[in-house]
Amino acid sequence: MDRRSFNRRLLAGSAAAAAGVTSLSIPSASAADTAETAPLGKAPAGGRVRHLKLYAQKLPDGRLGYGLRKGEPTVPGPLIELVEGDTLHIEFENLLDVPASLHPHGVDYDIASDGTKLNRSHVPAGGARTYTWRTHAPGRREDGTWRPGSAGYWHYHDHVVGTDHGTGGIRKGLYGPLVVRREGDILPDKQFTVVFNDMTINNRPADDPPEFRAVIGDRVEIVMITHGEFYHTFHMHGHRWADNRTGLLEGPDDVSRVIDNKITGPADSFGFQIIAGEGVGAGAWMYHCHVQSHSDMGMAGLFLVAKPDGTIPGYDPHDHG
Ligand SMILES: [Cu+2]
Repeated sequence: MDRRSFNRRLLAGSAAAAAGVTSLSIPSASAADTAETAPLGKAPAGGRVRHLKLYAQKLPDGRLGYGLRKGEPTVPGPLIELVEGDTLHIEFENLLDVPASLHPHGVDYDIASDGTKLNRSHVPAGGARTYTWRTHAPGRREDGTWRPGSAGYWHYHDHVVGTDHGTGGIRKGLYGPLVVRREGDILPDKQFTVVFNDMTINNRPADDPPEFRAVIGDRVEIVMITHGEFYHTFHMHGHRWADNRTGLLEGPDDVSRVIDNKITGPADSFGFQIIAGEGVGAGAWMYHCHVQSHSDMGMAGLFLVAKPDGTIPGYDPHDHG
């Protein structure tokens, strides 16, 4: 496989993941090797059994985060990627001084891996527990109906801290992205996670929102998650995607609606791939919540698409407003 190699980005084997980096960054295409000419990386067959250590920890500023290593929690937590058919055992250690847990969306798990207080699958302060997530490919049930596969843009979060339902843990940052791919899915060059959590983006201050960087032609994947008390709309300037599982059209007859704005409420998640700057060029492209008062209060950031020489039209790194 080429630089888009799947395995190097997967789970704890990824250098970026091991370093606790939330938004993985793959070496970008050179000017002569754009998305139009580079071979497409594809998700391999699933069926592997994988292992991961995950810690819940407090950050120095009071936020709470998940991390792959002690002392390296991030908000959002690390990206976890699986392929349909994979099983993941997560050895979860709670380094907080209150009970915590890990609760996933989208994957299969026994009740012992639910991660909630009401069925006692949480972890006391200082304790540990192994949670197991399974995934499956789509297929026909014995009754003839179609069973969907696990593939999708999902997420995980605490379900315990603060209240019986984990409201305080989510509010302070205990959440992260979970991507389950289908064999053959096209792999991105770069991935970014955007979490609208109450009135913040990724629990960042309004005057310092996350900035995401790509080079024109990069295949960029956005994982978008919402938490908290409000509904939002996710809008991206200059780029559009298909409102389906992958964000990509299957071909000329695919009737999926093409959009550049999507309403999203608490615990919703979706994802899509775009080609950075396709048809519009490099630039400091905005992404933001389109509920106007929300964007006015700071729910807006930049998707920085650089030219091959590194310049970004419209971008002043010292200007935050
Ligand atoms: Cu909003």
